[in-house]
Amino acid sequence: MTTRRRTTVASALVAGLALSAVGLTAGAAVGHPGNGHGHGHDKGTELRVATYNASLNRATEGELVADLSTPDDAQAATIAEVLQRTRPDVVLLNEFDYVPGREAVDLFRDNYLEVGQSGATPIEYRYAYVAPSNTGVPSGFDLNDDGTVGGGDDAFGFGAFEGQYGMVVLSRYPIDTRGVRTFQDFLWKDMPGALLPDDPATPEPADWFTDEELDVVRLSSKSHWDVPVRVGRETVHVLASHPTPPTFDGPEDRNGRRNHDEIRFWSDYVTPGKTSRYIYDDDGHRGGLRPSESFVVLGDQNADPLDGDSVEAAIDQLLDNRRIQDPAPTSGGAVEAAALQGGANTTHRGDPALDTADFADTAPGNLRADYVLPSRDLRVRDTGVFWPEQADPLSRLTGVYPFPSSDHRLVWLDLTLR
Ligand SMILES: [Ca+2]
Ligand SMILES: [Ca+2]
Ligand SMILES: [Ca+2]
Ligand SMILES: [Ca+2]
Repeated sequence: MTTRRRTTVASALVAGLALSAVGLTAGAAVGHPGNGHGHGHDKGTELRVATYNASLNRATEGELVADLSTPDDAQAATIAEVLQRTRPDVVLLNEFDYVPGREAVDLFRDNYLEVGQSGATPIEYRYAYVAPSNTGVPSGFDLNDDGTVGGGDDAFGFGAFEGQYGMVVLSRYPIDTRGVRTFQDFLWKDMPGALLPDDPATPEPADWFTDEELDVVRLSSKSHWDVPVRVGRETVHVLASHPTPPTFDGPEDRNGRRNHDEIRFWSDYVTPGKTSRYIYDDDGHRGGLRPSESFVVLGDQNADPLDGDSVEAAIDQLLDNRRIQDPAPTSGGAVEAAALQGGANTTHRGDPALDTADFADTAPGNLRADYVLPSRDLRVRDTGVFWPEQADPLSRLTGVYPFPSSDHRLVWLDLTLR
């Protein structure tokens, strides 16, 4: 299988499908992979979908490729084992540095996912999608108003180098590469009623950015992707993103406001009619998702419904959207961690069972940050967060700070397609 995949990648490159399209479109007739995760997964319309902030970002350009070039990176092996234990059919990985030519994702598949980790069964994703990220791309402006131009905080999205904290979609089902829409370049000012940040030192509202800056400032801190996945005769649109954390800024709250509007983008996108009409993709096509289409919003949204620093309960824009259902996945490990760690967790209003990230317990404490939110037409059969309690031997995969894998936990859903 690995050989066939490599062959297909090579021919796709020859055919000029290069950089933005990684999905392997040749030989699309793939039967159900039978991933054997023990949920009666024997019908062609059952689908396990997951999101996982894998923390596979590195401090310098090239470091991730170097780490994945051998099978010896302990953190990558642990991330791979989480995927092998949970066995999603489709998964979004956040914080996976973007590398042009998709060398990183191929190395991760070859050297980690397709190698059994600590007795787990290898897992094969024949299809993958990666594309450029706004992180680390110089804007040419002093966006953080510190008097100098350059560095991660003046980039279109925060990052020390181009592509840091990127993302990747892995799938056991074919990706409709030609149907993918990306929204990397969409300008923040083009969202009607955008929560543009304000310079508190001036009386004018929403004037943190100059007009020249607003002409280039992009909404998405990484990118927003609509990735259609074909499951039998059905198509599910994976709506992938990773809104910026609503922190690391000043009273202008540019990151908090951006987080809010990055989340809003998908809520508008799945709402038919006037609400989504303003949207344009990187190819210049306008409008949102057709009302008949099934979708799953995936990603680390950096927003808890009740706790943390998000602006105006930003995540409620998705949770309260009439086209979206919230299956509210939980884990026992999150309840145990909140009790053991105390601190900020003791003042949280949200149910600790819903937490998906183990953050510092001074602030903000553990939060619900990672979401798998399907459209209402999809039936949810089961759901969970991979956060084992400490008595479970698999707790070694999630661990305690400093984490062996990630500060986030994998969130999954089992869906039945129509
Ligand atoms: Ca600056
Ligand atoms: Ca002002
Ligand atoms: Ca914590
Ligand atoms: Ca919490």
